[in-house]
Amino acid sequence: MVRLYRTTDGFFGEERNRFWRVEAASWEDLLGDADLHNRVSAESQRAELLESLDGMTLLSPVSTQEVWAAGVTYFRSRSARIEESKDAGGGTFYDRVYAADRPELFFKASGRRVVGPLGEVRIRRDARWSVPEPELTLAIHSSGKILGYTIGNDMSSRDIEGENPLYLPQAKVYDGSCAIGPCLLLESGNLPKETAIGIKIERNGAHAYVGQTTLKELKRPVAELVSYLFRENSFPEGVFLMTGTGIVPHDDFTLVAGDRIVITIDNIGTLENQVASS
Ligand code: DO4
Ligand code: MG
Repeated sequence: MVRLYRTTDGFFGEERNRFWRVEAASWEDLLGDADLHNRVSAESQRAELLESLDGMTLLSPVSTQEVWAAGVTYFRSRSARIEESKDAGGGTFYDRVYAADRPELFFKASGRRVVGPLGEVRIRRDARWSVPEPELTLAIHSSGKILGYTIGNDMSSRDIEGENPLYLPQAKVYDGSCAIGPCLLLESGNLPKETAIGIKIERNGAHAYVGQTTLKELKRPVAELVSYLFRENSFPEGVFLMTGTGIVPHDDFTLVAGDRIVITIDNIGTLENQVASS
């Protein structure tokens, strides 16, 4: 399995814990290559192999690309949203979108808003109930081909979203609301259904929340999400698509400043971020 990292020192391929430099004019040059997997693999034959990326700072794999997100793609997400919006009459919308042909898709972040590995994510100052949403995230070529997979955190304000579904953009899109990393797993086919997605939230040295799901629970094929995203939208520099969350903490859980959010997806790695103090 070949992974691609974007760092402050350039771009690096990795397979079985051996790293090599990948020459490219820019990240857009790489994401503009529909044959990215072969290009990165081929470089490993020419370049010096390194044992680690120690001393380098990992950057998010998102540069100028837009980030979009799918919602209510897991039964757990459907049920949690019906519950949080029952006083606002939002319950039927979530049930209907879960069953409908057309998925929920929304704009999540421009590239400049994306937080990278070990960066600080934020909770809104006007929210009382905030959660991370750990999501398998697709890196997609301008042609619609999936170039690879990464990890996303769709930070969300549940009280704002639950008050009225029309507040979704405010609950979802704000400074520090989107973290993506640590690398791209360069695979164009489907990941195995057994692929595990896990989250740990650490507070004062203890686990404040631990959750897990697998891709078996993802209701829609990722290709279906991509095909709806590309209907009437073009992405000349590629695009990232979060595929929805299957893990929602119990209703009395909210994030607080200083929480460490650690999200792991099999064969991709770990995305770790801290909640900022304001
Ligand atoms: O409909 C609200 C957002 C859903 C979402 O972000 C998710 O299911 O992951
Ligand atoms: Mg989400």
